[in-house]
Amino acid sequence: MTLAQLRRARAALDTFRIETPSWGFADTGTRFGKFFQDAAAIDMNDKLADAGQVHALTGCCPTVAVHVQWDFKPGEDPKAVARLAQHHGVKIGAINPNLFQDQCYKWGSFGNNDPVVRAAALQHCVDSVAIGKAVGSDCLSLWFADGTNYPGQGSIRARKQAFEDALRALHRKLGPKQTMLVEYKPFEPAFYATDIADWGMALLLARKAGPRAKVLVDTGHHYNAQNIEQIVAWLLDEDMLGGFHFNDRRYADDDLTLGSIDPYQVFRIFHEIHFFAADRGRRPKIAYMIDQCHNEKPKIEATIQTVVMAQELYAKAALVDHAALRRAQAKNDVVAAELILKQAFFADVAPALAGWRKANRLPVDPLAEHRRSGYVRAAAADRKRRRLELGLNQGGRFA
Ligand code: PSV
Ligand code: MN
Repeated sequence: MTLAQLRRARAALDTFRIETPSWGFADTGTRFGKFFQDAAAIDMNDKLADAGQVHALTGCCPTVAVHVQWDFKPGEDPKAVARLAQHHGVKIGAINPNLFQDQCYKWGSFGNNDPVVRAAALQHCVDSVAIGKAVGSDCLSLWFADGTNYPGQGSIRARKQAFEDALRALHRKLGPKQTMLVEYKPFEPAFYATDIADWGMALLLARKAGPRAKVLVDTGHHYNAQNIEQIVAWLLDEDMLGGFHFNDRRYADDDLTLGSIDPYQVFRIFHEIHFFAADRGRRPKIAYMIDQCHNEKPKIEATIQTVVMAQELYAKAALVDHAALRRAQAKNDVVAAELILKQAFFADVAPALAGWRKANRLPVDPLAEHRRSGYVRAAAADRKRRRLELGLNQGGRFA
């Protein structure tokens, strides 16, 4: 690697931050069941401590995304949670309202045909905006499980219009610094027509909601053959890309660790972002977030793996020679253009990462350092004891 390339990779790493999800540290599973881990977080203090451990080792995860219903107790002062985060060396990031677990959402939230339920869903989002303001979060992240399971079950157009109205009303409640992200997903839990099924629907709804509404791309929320980097490039060009939920998958929304299946795809996504920034002369404001469930892997290890992989791929994508790429594209030199991407993808950025970590007084190998630290052993002993005291997860039963 040349000195200029090293500098480019280091400069990219200086700007790269990725948010961890509180729910990635807790016991999760599939719809068939959960397998418990002694070291999994039990409560918000544990989740924030684990997020703090990831940030202390990687230096690029200063914020933690929270799910309102899972992380805030009713009546609790959100500022107390913000203080807890600070105690663990992190801050509260994106606020995720929960519009899919309560019984009232059986027929949807914003898309429900009952105005009473729609109002309750809107109120929960407005309360989430207030939590965001209290904890200093500038991002409200919205995912809707709404949809129908059978043809004819609902009016697709009426549901669309209900979403337009509610999102517009919610946008009016945002603070001046807050952004609202609209996430899409093709299916699950609805299997006939998800109300916000793809990026085009999310884009239209965000546009109608107001200027601070953008689209959130969850990499697991696409059909297998879909070209995610093309979606990213279009959203960038429309100034509508607000953020990512990163994960990898083989089939659907598998929530596997980033780059475990297809690192080249993540590289291509980052390439579109760097290429856009180079063309426009400005770096787009994008919230990079992780949305993964680690069912078998130890939670913190899987999170560190993800963060390290994201840094590596972001640095590699920063090495693409944009001037050469533009020349190759102008000449329709397909082979040269492709090779320019491949050269960057296969470049060894390990020295750049090691240099960046040393300069930031971080361990050169965050995963090895985590394993060496004894953090998990201590957490497992403490959490196992507390689970026993609380009567949780005993004999395979989840209390
Ligand atoms: C839904 O599959 C999703 O991607 C949404 O972002 C949720 O908030 C998240 O997963 C947590 O389960
Ligand atoms: Mn997601």
